[in-house]
Amino acid sequence: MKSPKPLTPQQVQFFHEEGYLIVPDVFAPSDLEPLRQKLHAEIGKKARALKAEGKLKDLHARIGFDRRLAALYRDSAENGNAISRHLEGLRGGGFHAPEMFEVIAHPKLLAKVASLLGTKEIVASSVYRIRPKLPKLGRGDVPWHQDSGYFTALCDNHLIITCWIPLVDATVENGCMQILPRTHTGKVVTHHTGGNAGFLVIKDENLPGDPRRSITAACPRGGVVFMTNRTPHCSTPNYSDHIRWSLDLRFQSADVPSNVGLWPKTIDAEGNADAAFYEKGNIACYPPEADFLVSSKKTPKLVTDYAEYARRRETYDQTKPNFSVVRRWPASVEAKPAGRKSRAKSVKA
Ligand SMILES: O=C(O)CCC(=O)C(=O)O
Repeated sequence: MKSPKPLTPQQVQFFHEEGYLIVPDVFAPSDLEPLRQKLHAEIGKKARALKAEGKLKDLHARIGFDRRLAALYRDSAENGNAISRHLEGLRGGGFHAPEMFEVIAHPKLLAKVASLLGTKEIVASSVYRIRPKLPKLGRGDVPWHQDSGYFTALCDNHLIITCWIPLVDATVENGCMQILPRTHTGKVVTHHTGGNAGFLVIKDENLPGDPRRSITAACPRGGVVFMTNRTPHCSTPNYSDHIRWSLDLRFQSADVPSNVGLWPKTIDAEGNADAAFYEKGNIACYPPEADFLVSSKKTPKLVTDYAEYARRRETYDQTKPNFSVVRRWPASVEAKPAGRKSRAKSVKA
């Protein structure tokens, strides 16, 4: 097999100057097909389980990947949410599968990430999300934020790359992302809790640039939108008749603080791990979720395979999350009744 192409120096320069880069042809459509089919099969499995419990009548089995979950949601928001939650990849038993790991560790993707990080020593994060953005359902509209708003301040000045990967063509109509270019070299700005669907939000007055200068990050299937952890971005409503499926993955240099290799020695019945696990894990950019090595020339033996990745995800899922060092942002006055002073924690959007 030919070795996958790195980015050109011009693309790398564009990324560092603009804070983002859209590459329309990282993958061949067939590279993403196993994951699309796995997600479709998983929807069927969950739907059949709900039917067996008497909660669902029509499996909508003839409807394709781009529309089936929306049909299930239309019949019952409760069932639609249960299936979405299962697939999204959040902590607490979220979906993972070999087909997902193949995308995370795909040589074509890692070659591009290595160009941006300037190293082949690459750590991937369990902070990934699979996003079925259903048509005309506000829950998937993500307000302005920097990914660092969700991470510990310890990692503000490190580069963590978000790879946003559409599983269908992402267009203005179906709610692709908006990005505020050339604003990623300053501080992590103030976020507020209480944005749409519980997301963090940067209010317009706190944005590090004029939102009217944002760019529309339309991206075909097979393409990837790369962003930094300080690049402000949001996503708009899905006005189309199909689901805007996407996933977003995160990568950092192995020199950046992480919890690679950290395991709990003990986990009690309530999910409390030993103190050393939490103390050592505090240096990770997002301590509640497991990091793992995906590329290394120096220590190729330590590169994680699917079984190890699954074991790490499941182990972290069993432990009580460690949010102690994740930022606390003020509650949005608009979102909460005046007088409430809660400084809620936020799970990565
Ligand atoms: O997929 C979306 O609509 C938003 C994605 C996002 O905000 C992220 O990847 O951080």
